[in-house]
Amino acid sequence: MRQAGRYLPEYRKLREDTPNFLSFCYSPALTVEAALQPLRRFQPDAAILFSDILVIPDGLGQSVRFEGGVGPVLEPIRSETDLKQLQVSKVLDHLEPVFESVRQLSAALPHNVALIGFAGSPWTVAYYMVEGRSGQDGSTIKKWAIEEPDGFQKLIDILVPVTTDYLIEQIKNGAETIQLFDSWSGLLEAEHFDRWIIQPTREIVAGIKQHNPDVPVIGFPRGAGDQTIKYAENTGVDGIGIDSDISPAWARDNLQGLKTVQGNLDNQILREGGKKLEDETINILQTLSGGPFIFNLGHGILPETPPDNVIRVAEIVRGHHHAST
Ligand code: 1CP
Repeated sequence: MRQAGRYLPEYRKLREDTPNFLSFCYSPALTVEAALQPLRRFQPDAAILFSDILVIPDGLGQSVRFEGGVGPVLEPIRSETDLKQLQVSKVLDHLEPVFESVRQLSAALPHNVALIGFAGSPWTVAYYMVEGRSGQDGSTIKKWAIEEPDGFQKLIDILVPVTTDYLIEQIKNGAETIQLFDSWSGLLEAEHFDRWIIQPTREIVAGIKQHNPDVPVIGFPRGAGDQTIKYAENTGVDGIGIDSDISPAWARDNLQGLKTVQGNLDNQILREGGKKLEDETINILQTLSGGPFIFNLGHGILPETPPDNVIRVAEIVRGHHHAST
């Protein structure tokens, strides 16, 4: 989960020469280097492609830029008329540099390091497309989805096949596992969660599996709370990523019988370090290692995190693994 990024001095240095973040994402030499940087320091078991979930709206022709200190800024899409501006047929051509990054990264990785490809879920990508920037309460997208579901469905119906094709193409080029980030799934409840989170995710997973039955898909419905259970039961994912609001014991009791659980060290605790970090890492390992489990964070690494804290966690996780096998 965001193992590359601004907490690494070597990444900040690499980014200095390419201030435009999307240009960086479309430069395979740079993305491969950014993806390899954390591997050199921590030797994790998997590497994640360096890209961003917002290359999809960019590829659809929506205006997307990244502003320092603000994050992504998009020209919002808020009506069926706005949808007509999106150019569905050109997306995969536009994203060819991402596939080239996957090819080069796949060739550069040692055989025992898995390559994770990824995309945002339709709901989470739509959140940025409709709200226009991060940190919004989601009232604009929720109003559209709940009050005019037939119109909003058209946006989701654009994103589902595009995202499916995008992920299948990543697999063709060397991705071995797929992760679907649903960072804003916590905005919806009950039947809205079923329609806008579970249903589109199920369609994407089925589309991937039709051609690639053996490629595992990990879903990350951040903020979904108790609804994580029905997500795990009904989307077809193989793994379920949990955020740090979910207790490891709850995940063991409610999710591990259904799917492989991935998570969920708190990124604030990772930043703080010290004994609390060691205790929490051990607690997660002891609670979840009895079943199918992938150690990970509950959300992306914060830019202020000392890399030495990540090294400490990696040592504890590997020590625990060797002690229990
Ligand atoms: O200046 C910089 O270098 C930008 C920081 C940054 C980075 C390193 C952004 C901007 N994106 C990324 C890369 C990224 N994003 C990866 C590559 C893998 C890696 O870092 O190892 C991945 C998997 C993502 C996924 C992503 N982007 C998500 C889903 C996961 C999550 O964090 O919830 C989301 C929501 C985004 C959007 C995004 N990209 C960047 C920012 C600042 C944001 C907004 C985040 C927000 O809304 O809080």
